[in-house]
Formats: sequence, C-alpha cells, structure tokens
Amino acid sequence: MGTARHNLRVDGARLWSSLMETAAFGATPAGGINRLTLSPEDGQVRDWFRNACEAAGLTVGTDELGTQFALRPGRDSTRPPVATGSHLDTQPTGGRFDGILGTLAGLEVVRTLNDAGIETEAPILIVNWTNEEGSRYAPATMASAAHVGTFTTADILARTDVDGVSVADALDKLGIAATEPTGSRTIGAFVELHIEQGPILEAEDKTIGVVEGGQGILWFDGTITGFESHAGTTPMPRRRDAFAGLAEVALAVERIARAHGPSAVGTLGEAVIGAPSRNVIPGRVRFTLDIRDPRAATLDAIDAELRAALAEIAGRRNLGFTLDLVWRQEPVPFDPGIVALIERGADSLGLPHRRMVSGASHDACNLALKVPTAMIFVPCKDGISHNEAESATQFDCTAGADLLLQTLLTLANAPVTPPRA
Ligand code: HGY
Ligand code: MN
Ligand code: MN
Repeated sequence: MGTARHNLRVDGARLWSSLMETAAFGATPAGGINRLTLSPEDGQVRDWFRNACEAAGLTVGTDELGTQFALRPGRDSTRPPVATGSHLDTQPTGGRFDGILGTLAGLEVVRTLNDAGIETEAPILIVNWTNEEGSRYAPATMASAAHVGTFTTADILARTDVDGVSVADALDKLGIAATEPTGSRTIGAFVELHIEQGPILEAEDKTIGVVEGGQGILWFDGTITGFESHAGTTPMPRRRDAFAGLAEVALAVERIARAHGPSAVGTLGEAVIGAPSRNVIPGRVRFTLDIRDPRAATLDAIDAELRAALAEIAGRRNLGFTLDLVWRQEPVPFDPGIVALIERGADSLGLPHRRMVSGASHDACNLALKVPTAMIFVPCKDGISHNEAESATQFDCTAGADLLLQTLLTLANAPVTPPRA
C-alpha cells in the first residue's frame, strides 16, 4: 500500500469537544462514566452518535444486536468499506476514553474529509459495537464476535444480566430495532484507535502504539459450596467456610499468574456470597476469573493449574466447587500489511511509536479473524483504565486520530486487493 497523505489533519479541538460532551452520558461524581451496555445512558450516547453521524451525511444501520454502522459512500460503491470505530459502553467504573475515543475519532475522520471535500474510492464505515466491555453481559466483545460468526445471534440475544434481563429485552426496552441481520454488513478492513489501557507508551514517551495483535483470554464462572452455620457457636475446626476457601482461590490465581509471568495475568474480579449475613458462616459463593497471556499453551497450563489448586483447597476444607470456562479468545495476530502501514504513517507524521501486543481485548480481535485488521494505541495517564481516573491528552487523542485518518485514507484509496485466501 502507498504512503499516507501528509497534509490533512483532523480538528483536534472538535474531537475533544465531542469526547467531553458525550462524557455527560453516565457521568459519575468522581469524573468517570458508568454507561453499561444497553442501559438508559448507553441509549442516550447511541442517539447522540446516530444524530452526529447523520448530520455528517452518513447513513446509519443497526443489526440485531444493536451494533450501529454509519456509512460514508465512496466513489466505487462496489468496494467493501474500510471500517473503523470501537464501542460506546463502559465499565461501571469507566473512564472518558475507553472505546469512545475510537468511535468518535472515526466520526472526526469523516467530518475532516467532509470539510476538505474529499471523496474516497472505497466507502468509509464507522462502527459502534454493542457490549464490548462484557461487564453486564458475558462475554466481552460479544457483538463483534457474533458479527464474525463465533456466536449465533440467538445465543447472544438470550444472554442475561444479574437481574435476569436478556440482551433481547434490553434492546427492546431502549427501542433499538434492527435494520439488518447480524453479520450481513460487509467490511473490507478494520482499523481501531484505542487508549493503551496500560503503562508502556507513557513510560517510554511514545505517542503511538502500533498494535500487532491481541493476547489470549480465558473467562471462568465458578462456585464454592460449604455449609451455612452459626458464627458464634461453630468451632473453627468444624467450619466449611465457602468464602475462606475463595480467599485461598484468589491467592492461588495470583500465585499461578505470577509463576507464568511476566506476560500472564489473572484476576478474580467478582465474588458474591449467597445470602450474606454478618453472623452466618458463608455457605455459598459465586466468583469469576479473567486469565490472559499472549501464548495459547500458557493459557492451557494455567487452566489445568487452576483446577488442581481448586481441587486441593476444596478437598482440604471439605468444600464443593465448580469452575466453568465460559469464554476463550485465542491470541490473535493483526494484519502485517496494515501494521506496517500504521508504522509508516506514524513515521511520516513524526510521531514516536513502538510495536506492541494488546493486553486488553478489543472488537478488532474478533474482526481480525475475518478481515485485515489492526489497531492504533495512544497513551493514557499512568496506564490507568477501567477506573474513573482514566485520562488522556488532547494532543495524544488528536495524534491518534491523525494517524487513523492517514491509515483509512490510504486503505480506502489503495488499488483493490483480492480478498485474503
Ligand atoms: O476486558 C477487556 O480487555 C476490554 O477492555 N473489555
Ligand atoms: Mn475498550
Ligand atoms: Mn474496557
């Protein structure tokens, strides 16, 4: 692919203003965002996004899982669109950049092309993927996974949250009606801009992360069963304390992940005591695990070691347990040609950069299974994300959007390349 056009730049102030304006949807007193997927707040930001896209001359479609596709026509409507975008949902303690930066940077690219009166050969598509976060409904990135066929639409529509509300009901409640079947939207290539959500770029004083792929992920749902009994009358040796068992599991997760370090990470992110009471020994707990590593073989090893640790803890404490693998995402490489294009674009823009693998999962990790895909990272302060203190600078967001603009322009005007074998 040719080199990027160097003279076009986004309007960084306009991008920043859109980021700050949309931060109002789900804003928390601590300055973060709580905008769970398909919540009323998500509905508000989706309406804002659709109105802004339509005001920029895009036509917006919605698939059966609520994913929004905003299309800017190209000169050659027979070419598959070059796509960008990300997500608009957040974690409960989310920040103002995770996901929405990539989605609004796509809008800023279109606004810049409109201002410059530039028409691309291939169409440009901006996507807001439903439920990237996986917090309200598991798994994460479920809509882009369904788009590429990893899950059926029916399976995802039936997923329920902790209150038993299904994805289908949540879509209904927001009045989100499909205009196209899931997976029917053609995409020729996908480039996603995102904050790094880790400390590397900032520590190395780099503006751009040239992302070569995503690491592998295991998500487990687990239970531990002991025996409820009186907190005052049950001698310590006679207890079957489910939560004390879970405490040992949490330490085992940390030990096992460290043993496979430095790349492996392990988190026990949710723990719920069934029928909690100050003066009852916990008899039932539910928990979830998130395990990641760039190596598939390491994920297998950690899976086996976790099960062995659980069996030992439960055996010694006379507890029952279950551990179900509910999601496995294989490590995924991004398209070397687009990765190299991003790297050349960063050089041509004079942006310090480095190659890296994404620690977080992204919708791009699913798209990469089907179409040429890559990602651009920009730093976030102290590497903090999934935290209300998440922060990025206007300069870095603008630099990332400029590189996204150059990359999309090059891809959309490149000679038509045959589909990957
Ligand atoms: O969990 C993840 O990696 C993503 O940020 N949802
Ligand atoms: Mn994200
Ligand atoms: Mn996230």
